[in-house]
Amino acid sequence: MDLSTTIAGVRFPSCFMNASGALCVTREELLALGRSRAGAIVTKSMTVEPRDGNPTPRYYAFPGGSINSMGLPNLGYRAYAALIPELKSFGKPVIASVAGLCEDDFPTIAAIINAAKPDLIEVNLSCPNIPGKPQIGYDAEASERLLKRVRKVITVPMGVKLPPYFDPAHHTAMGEVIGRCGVDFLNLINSVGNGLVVDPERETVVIKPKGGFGGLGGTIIKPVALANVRAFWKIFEGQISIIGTGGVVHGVDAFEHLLCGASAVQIGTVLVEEGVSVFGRLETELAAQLSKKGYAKLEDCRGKLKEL
Ligand code: HRO
Repeated sequence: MDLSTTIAGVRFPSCFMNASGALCVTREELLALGRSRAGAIVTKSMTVEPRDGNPTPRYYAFPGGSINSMGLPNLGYRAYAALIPELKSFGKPVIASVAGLCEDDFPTIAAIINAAKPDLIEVNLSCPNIPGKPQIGYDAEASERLLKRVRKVITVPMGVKLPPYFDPAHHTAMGEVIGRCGVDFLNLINSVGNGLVVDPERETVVIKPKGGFGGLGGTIIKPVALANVRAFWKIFEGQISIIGTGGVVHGVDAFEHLLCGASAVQIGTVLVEEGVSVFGRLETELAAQLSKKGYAKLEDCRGKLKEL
């Protein structure tokens, strides 16, 4: 079955791709995504200077999901800018994820990365793991200021990676910001920030940074991810492409994201756990689910969630 999709006018050969952060920091990891069945190559969120990230252990998987406090380990934007032509040779879209440690970093990085011509740029407003730096996406004014600055220097489709919101008032407020900033696509959601996983046997936290607090991913966050996809799908009446991220472990999870309004889905925790072979498995499972439900292609079910 054809599982290709379109985000902000760009065609993706498959609707499954890595979530930024999962196996996409180094050149080797990015090339492995290029050779895999992933429908795109998404880079790790980049900062101005290369970073080692937070002290280890900083990632921990458990039966329901994962917790991470990686702390933006990345090669620095110059290295990713240099890699983009090679990544583009795989014939699938390259999404550059732009972050920063302060507001001024974002336009600096965006301008140079844009010149390297990735197919799309994703602006990460939602890293929960830099000690002392709140998630920008929880500050509507700061988000608007930043998005207007990066929009001026980005000429490829521009998306925003948002943190999860837990109240319709926050969906509305960010929806208004997004509507004023020329955003072409949304990626919903980043990890559920500042969770705490406890090992009762050792009576300890499971990751070192920030006293054990970190971003949650995997199955446990799926309802939060679906709610955010659905809320923004409704706000924009299906007119802004949405990438659904959060809790996609099986094909059926992807189907649920599509029903809520996603056009593609990204894979974090289960990609780290299974490796790049996960993409083939998910394609097989989603194709089986679509056939079983009588859908011939993705668009036929997108946003079609029924209410009671
Ligand atoms: O590197 C990280 O700690 C990290 C980032 Cl940037 C992000 O956006 N989301 C996340 O869960 N971890």
